[in-house]
Amino acid sequence: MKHSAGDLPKGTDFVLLPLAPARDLPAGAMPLAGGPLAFAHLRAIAISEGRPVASREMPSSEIASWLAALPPPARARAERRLDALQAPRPPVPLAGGKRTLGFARPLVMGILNVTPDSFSDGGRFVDPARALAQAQAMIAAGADIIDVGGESTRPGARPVWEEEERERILPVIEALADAAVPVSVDTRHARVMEAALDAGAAMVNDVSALTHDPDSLAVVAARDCPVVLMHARGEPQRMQDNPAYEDVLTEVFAYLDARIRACEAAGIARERLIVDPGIGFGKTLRHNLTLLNGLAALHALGAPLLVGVSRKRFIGALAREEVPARRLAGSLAAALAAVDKGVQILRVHDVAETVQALAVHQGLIDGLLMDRAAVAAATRPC
Ligand code: 7PM
Repeated sequence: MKHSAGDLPKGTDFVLLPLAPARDLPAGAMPLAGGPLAFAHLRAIAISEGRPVASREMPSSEIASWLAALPPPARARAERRLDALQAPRPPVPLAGGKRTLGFARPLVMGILNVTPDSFSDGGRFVDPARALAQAQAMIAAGADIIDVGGESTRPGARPVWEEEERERILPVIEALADAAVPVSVDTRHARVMEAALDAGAAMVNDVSALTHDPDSLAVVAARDCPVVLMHARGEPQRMQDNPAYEDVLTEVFAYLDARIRACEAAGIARERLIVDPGIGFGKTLRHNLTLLNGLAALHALGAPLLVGVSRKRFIGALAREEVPARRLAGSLAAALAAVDKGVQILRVHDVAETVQALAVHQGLIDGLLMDRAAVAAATRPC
């Protein structure tokens, strides 16, 4: 603690980290992103020039007096962050104007890689019929969104020529245009976004948060579609070389906050923005763990959160499993941990297994609420 509340530097902002968000907290706990999770304790970290300069942990009952003691400009920022942290996330209107994404329960986004290296033949060609069958299987298994990508953005990947990316994904998106669930297009290229939206895609997923292609902000603004803004450090080819942060949670928070403002300035409605810390994109194991443990702080950005942990390398590192396809159990453990931080959308390879894990997780929550109601109904206060 280098500063007391009264002498915080000018321009101080705050990262507000709810400690131990839970579902069975007593009245007086504060809702996280509209609930059903809530938190009874908060760590407030004062940020100046991108660095943490002061911190304080407090029970929710002390938050009002903490705010009151802050100098007025800092207080206004802290209040705005605290409001965003607690506010419900309204449904996101999809492109096409007919459907929305609602967040009453965690949604499952199924990954459909239409890239040659993702299929077992390892060849150069992509079979649209095969990709389509995989999409139908994910829908039958309970996917809420299908994320179609034609450019591998894996660490170390080479960029794909745009024309080839478009040719890979368009037949698949066209065939899914009338599917029961919306399609998102995973691309960094404005022309690919346009073509995919024309072909029936309902939203954009951009691992560069609309920074890679200078036209992409304008395309998303013109099409009025939702967009996932993901944090990444560096280009895919070199991003795992030596990722370094002074404070990864603060820096990811500040980056996503800046991208939200850039999108708003470009005319993209705030209600269409979804944010993602980009697990594995220019991050060490330690960075990934800090981000997953600190995920709840990102709700103060005021947007629904999407997280992709499925089969990622940090799971291999923790569980000592080299083969991505054998990382299902670890992926489910990480996915449920993210749900316990209030994440609204999970991006996964294994839809059926994730849906089953979520059903058991939700069943336990429902049971808890019924037990509480039963006790309240059967007893009198004492
Ligand atoms: C190899 C390694 C292949 C990693 C593919 C990947 C995300 C994403 C990806 C994510 C959002 C994967 C990644 N990851 N988009 N695209 N969030 N929004 O595991 O975490 O699919 S590519």
